Amino acid sequence: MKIAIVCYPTFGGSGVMATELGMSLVDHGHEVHFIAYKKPVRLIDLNQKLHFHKVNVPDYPLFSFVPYELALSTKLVDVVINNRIDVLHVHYAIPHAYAAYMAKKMLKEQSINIPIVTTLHGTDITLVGNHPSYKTAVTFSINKSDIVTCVSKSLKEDTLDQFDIKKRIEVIPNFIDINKYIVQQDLCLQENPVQSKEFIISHVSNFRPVKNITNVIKIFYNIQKELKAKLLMIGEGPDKSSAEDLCNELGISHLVEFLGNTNQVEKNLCHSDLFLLPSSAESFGLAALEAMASKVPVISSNTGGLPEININGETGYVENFEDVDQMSKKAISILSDRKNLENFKNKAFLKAMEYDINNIVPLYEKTYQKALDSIK
Ligand code: GMT
Repeated sequence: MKIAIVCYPTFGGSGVMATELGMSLVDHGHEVHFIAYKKPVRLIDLNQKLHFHKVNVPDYPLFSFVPYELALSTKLVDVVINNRIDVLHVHYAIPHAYAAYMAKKMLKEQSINIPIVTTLHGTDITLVGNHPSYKTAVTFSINKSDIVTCVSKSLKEDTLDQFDIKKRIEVIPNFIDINKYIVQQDLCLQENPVQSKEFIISHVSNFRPVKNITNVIKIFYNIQKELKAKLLMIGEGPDKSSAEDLCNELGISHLVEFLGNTNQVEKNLCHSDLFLLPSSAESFGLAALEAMASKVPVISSNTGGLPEININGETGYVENFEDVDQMSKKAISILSDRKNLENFKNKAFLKAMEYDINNIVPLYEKTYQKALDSIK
């Protein structure tokens, strides 16, 4: 099959998932064409089966805002025609599903019928998409997609609650390549065979307000009062400097390392003992799944799709996103007993195995086939 994938090229979960999916589809024998305004960060080694097409958005003095949807839909039409694409898969509804619908209509004028698969990721529904400025267009473009998928049961419920959706929504969860994590575990053990005396706590995100990273710092502050520990903060984003300020205020800067963005999160996670994700909203929580695949238990909020992957009392704990005290207590309880910690680590890894790439990518292949059948 020839599949065109539209995504955000940044470190956000939707772009990361789209890229991993595309690269895996190539391994399964498909031809994949990525379309975005810059090369997706996780996209490596383009080849005859794996292509990238950049959307150019020319500016003009009249424009206060460049018309990205226009440039994207034009690019979609070109890529579909020039490469005889079979299926168009757009990740994140805004504005991708809308641009895809316009492209579909333009292609129809040329007697080309292309199915659109739209995957909803979270903030396109829960934070941005339901704003009155966008809602009508988002509802329309979801309903006009041939197939709609979303990444968790919780996101499906939110979408049906908040929008007037006529389409069936299928849940296809996010995934990880468990083998990559197993290989990395072995490398980490070779590098560092002795168990460290201090606990390593981690957090990975885009440091946006929804990630609630001041609570990550507050929870860590409580942990380090009881146990020898250090905190790794991985990522970049708008709340980074306020988190750094809070570390200074609390006098724990020497225990917190801000590592910036990384393409190889598994390398940082493999030495970790605990992962913190107290987000106020999280449709899936890919970062939590990546931690679990690295054998790291998770203390997270109980919002959105997080309780679907982080099983309370088994792979970690889930609490209200504002409840710093409970999260701190649960973190300390996991870490205080090495045997208990091992138990949580093993269960986190076993749960992550359910989301292995080999279980999930075939679900997308079936979805593409269904999309093709639906337009016959
Ligand atoms: O986490 C973000 O803010 C980025 C955002 C995105 O669309 O890139 O993430 C959303 O999609 C991820 C991949 O499906 C999910 O793992 C995240 O939970 C979801 N983020 C939120 O719902 C806040």
